[in-house]
Amino acid sequence: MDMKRVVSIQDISCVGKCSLTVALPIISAMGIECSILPTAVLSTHTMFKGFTFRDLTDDITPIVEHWKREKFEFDAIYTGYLGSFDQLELVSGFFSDFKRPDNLIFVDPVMADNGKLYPGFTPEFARAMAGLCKKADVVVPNLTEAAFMLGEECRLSGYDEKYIKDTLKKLTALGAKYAVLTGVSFEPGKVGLMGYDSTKDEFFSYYHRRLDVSFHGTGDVFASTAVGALVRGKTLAEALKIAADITVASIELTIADPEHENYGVRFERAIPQLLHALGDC
Ligand code: PXL
Repeated sequence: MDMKRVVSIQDISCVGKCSLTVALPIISAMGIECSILPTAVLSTHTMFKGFTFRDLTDDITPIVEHWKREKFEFDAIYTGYLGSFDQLELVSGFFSDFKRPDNLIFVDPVMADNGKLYPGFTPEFARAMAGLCKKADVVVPNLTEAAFMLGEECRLSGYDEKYIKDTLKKLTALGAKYAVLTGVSFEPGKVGLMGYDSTKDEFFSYYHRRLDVSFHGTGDVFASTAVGALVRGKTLAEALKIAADITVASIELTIADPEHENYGVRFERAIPQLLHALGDC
């Protein structure tokens, strides 16, 4: 099997298991080289008090210029948490520089959940993130992020399948070929995702048991696994199912221990299951 290479563009939170500290181990475990373009260094993710934050926006252009001189290529470009309009602009330029006909641009527009924007994000930023999705092949917002990107009121419950399908079509109308909505639930106790392939006008969905807990970084476990599985040749529907299963397994493996840490999930312990799902062992 030839060696594939993904580049992940997001912050690195040194302690806390999110963003690059999730993308690096998961994508590497899947047998894929994971290059990184770190956008900021934080001492911890934002759940801890007193974290340090060093913005690396000024380093992005020199790094990208070097990579262009070296003529590096990537089988996938995966973006997560991005902190400013300037970074969105630079990432958009990165997409133009490194897009090839056969590679994959995967945008996880990390900025909101449960009806609320994360601290520091604004509705204007969400609209600008929607602009970045124009250049993506796959976008994976949750219901809240989708509503903010579309400039619509956020509906977290009481919706029907038509609402989800319409939202997915509006997301692909932004420009991405494939859109996936996470956190979709039509019955109590079950939650999952619905996706839309605009090239075939086909929908697909996958639901699992709802776990009534919430941890930082689970979205990054989901997105990193999905990117890796796509690069490994899985279809989008297969990749998302594997990603959802691994995310659920990571949470279950965490809460099974009453002494569990509360700042992240034990995705490390789900890696054997991930390799099994890929047929690697
Ligand atoms: O999991 C997304 C994420 C990424 N980066 C930072 C975060 C979070 C979630 O809170 O704090 C810095």
